[in-house]
Amino acid sequence: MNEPHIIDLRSDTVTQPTPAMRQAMAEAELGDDVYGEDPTVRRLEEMAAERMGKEAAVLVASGTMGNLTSLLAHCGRGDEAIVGDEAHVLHYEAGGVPALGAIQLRTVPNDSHGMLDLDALEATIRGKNVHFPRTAVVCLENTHNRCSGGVLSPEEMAAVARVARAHDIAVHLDGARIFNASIALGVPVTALTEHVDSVSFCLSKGLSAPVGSVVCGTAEFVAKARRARKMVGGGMRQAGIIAAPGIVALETMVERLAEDHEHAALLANGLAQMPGLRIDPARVQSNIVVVEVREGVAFQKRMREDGVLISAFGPDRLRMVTHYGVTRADIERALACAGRAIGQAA
Ligand code: TLP
Repeated sequence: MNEPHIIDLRSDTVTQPTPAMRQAMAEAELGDDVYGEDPTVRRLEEMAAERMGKEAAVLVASGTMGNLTSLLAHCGRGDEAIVGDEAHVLHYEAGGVPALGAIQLRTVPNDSHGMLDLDALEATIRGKNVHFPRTAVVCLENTHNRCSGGVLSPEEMAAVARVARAHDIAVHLDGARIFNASIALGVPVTALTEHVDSVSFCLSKGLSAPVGSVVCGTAEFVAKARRARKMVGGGMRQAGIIAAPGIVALETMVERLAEDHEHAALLANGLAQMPGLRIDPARVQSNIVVVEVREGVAFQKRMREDGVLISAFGPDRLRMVTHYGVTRADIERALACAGRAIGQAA
């Protein structure tokens, strides 16, 4: 009998390109994108700008490069960027923003679904004083990775933007999974991006393209981000090879994210029944399931031995992410494995 396949719930970054994406890569019309001559990249950038309701866009290698180039464009050396204390840019981007941009990251608390505390935000923005760094930008993340894939509503995003505008500072959105937020809320993505000056979104997570993110904003901002991209070595030549599957992703992979959300809800509800696991299924709004379990490392190891890969935010905080290629049957099997793994711990 065949061995059961591995179910990989570590991240939606593990998704494989669809057959249509592979074909689009093979057939893409190419040029030198540093000269602005790759027609496929230009098409993707135009599509992305239009989808996000922004003037212009630039393709970058990764979500990390999207946030880095955006912050380099918004800030000068010694400026300050305000981020949530659970932000991806703070925890998982190798300290690139302060290291490479001489930009100081200052935190305000994130609540359980990733919203920033507005009073803390207001209090954290610097006044004009020769001693102080200049607050240049506040960053949002939607959906919010470390906050269980929490979704910020258009009203919440508008509330943050109001505070920022009152102090004349920009708003950047780490929208790595912004389409998940739009699908979860049932609102157009522009209802979320209209409140921000810049947005970086990923093609290579739930949308399943192999590589790439896109940074969008005004033409002036994108010109700065493009220069920053060159500076950090991200000027890519025949990048249409990457852009072509990105176009397929935008055209065909957005609506299906709803399925990932259903699977995540099913997983969360199942895990919530198991003694020894702590999770509030009501907090699972998109495709990320975060669960607390004592002896998390041992639990993760037992799951792995049973053919289910999961990731960890800490020794007792585990994460499971649903994505393209993970079926309802896989979720049922993952739940059965979780039941066995927790049973062994008890
Ligand atoms: N997140 C990855 C890991 O880095 C944790 C994951 O597996 O979820 N913003 C957000 C909100 C992200 O979740 C990620 C990737 C990024 C930016 C960075 O994207 P990449 O990995 O393309 O640099």
